[in-house]
Amino acid sequence: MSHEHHQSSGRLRKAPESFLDPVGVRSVWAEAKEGRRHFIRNAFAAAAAGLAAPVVSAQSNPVPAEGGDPNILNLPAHTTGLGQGVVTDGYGKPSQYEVNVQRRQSPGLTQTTQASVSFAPLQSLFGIVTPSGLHFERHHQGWWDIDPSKHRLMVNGMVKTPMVFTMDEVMRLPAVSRFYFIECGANTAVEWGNVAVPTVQYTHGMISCSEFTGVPLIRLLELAGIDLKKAKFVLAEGADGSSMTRTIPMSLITSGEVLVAYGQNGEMLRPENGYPLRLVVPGVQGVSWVKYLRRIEVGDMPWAAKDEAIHYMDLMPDGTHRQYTNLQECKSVVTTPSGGQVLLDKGFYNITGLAWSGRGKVKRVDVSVDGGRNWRTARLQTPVLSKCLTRFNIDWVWDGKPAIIQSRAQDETGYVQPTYRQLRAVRGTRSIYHNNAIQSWLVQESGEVKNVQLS
Ligand SMILES: Nc1nc2c(c(=O)[nH]1)N[C@H]1C(S)=C(S)[C@@H](COP(=O)(O)O)O[C@H]1N2
Ligand SMILES: [Mo]
Repeated sequence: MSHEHHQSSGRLRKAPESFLDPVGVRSVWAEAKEGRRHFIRNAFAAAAAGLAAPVVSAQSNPVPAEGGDPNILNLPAHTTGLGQGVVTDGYGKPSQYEVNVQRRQSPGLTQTTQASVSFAPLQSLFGIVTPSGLHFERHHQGWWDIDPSKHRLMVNGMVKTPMVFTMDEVMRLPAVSRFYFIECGANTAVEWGNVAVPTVQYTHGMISCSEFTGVPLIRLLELAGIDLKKAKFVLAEGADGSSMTRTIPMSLITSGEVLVAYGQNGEMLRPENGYPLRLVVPGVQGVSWVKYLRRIEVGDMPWAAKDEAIHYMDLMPDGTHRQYTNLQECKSVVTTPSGGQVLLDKGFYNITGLAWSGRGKVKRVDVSVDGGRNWRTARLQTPVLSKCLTRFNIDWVWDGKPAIIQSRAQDETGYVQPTYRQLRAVRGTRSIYHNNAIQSWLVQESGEVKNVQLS
């Protein structure tokens, strides 16, 4: 590569704007910028308070003034000294400068004896994979680190030969690895009534996406001699104290998509995500992804278990309940700029976000910066996979005036993500689960971004 490109007449040239700070979180490091000190302090205060990392535009990184940039001119210790040896505890950790990127508990949820939900920091993540240590958590009765040598998986009910598998036996079978999202049915729940929480971490952070590795459940059922003419449903049961049992229709299982998974992002599942074994039910709400999976029972009728007959139902405007609404419909959200972030200057921004559908692939995402009057189609980052998160990006030049940013996804079935008005016309306002409405972020003249709802 020629140096010419970066240098002209002995002075550093400004790099193309869009390369400087593509997601806008890096400027919190920019200690050298005197004029920004108040902002930096605010940024760290915001981080401590559980808010999102701020955003700045490329224009806030100008060419250094006379005298040059001390960060370039003064050789730092890491250039002159000897660095550290290999990581001695054998398992790497994120940089100390990334401590504000954390799972967080919602200020909008009441605490009981212990926290039972943590949200993934969507505003700080790139691409489509959620790092395992930042995967959201939902525990109905706490999490456990179960000894895999003692864990068993029973397959019983309408099968010829009921079987019990050890972990070794499960892991000997032919395995597959696939990328899928998991979204709690209650994701975005607090937004049903009104605007309740400040950041995308809290509005949408009960979704994560991983590469899962395991055995298609249908293989285990075949080994046990399932009669596919009689069997219509399975019951999946967890080994924790929550008595978590869920009915899964055979149609999802015979397609080979449902996995008995032990792997997550290249390593074993994390304890909080179901180690050593969990069910992966692509496209279906998180509650059906039974963790600490210990039993699969084959039957011919739904079980109407407690988490199907009391919880996880949708209260409709006419007072009836929708039951077995398992599928997560097409949805999307802009993750930057999003609530709690700050745009420092007008100018170029890369608007980015995530889209997904429980019915298959995302076909298209449109983005509006004027509250839904005009839409432009965003670029979808490949790969675009079925029942997986899809990253979208679109260029935007902010003129410094108030703007309302929204994204609207469409999946391969043609289904289009609804507005709040459209969603409430069908579902009312008293639901908890399955809120897939279009999210609005208001960029104020000050640059501060706020969660708003348009009626
Ligand atoms: N055994 C068991 N499985 C469970 C749960 C649980 O509490 N116990 N919670 C369910 C719910 S409601 C969700 S949203 C997902 C959350 O998975 P995660 O904690 O890995 O994000 O697990 C589901 N499976
Ligand atoms: Mo959930």
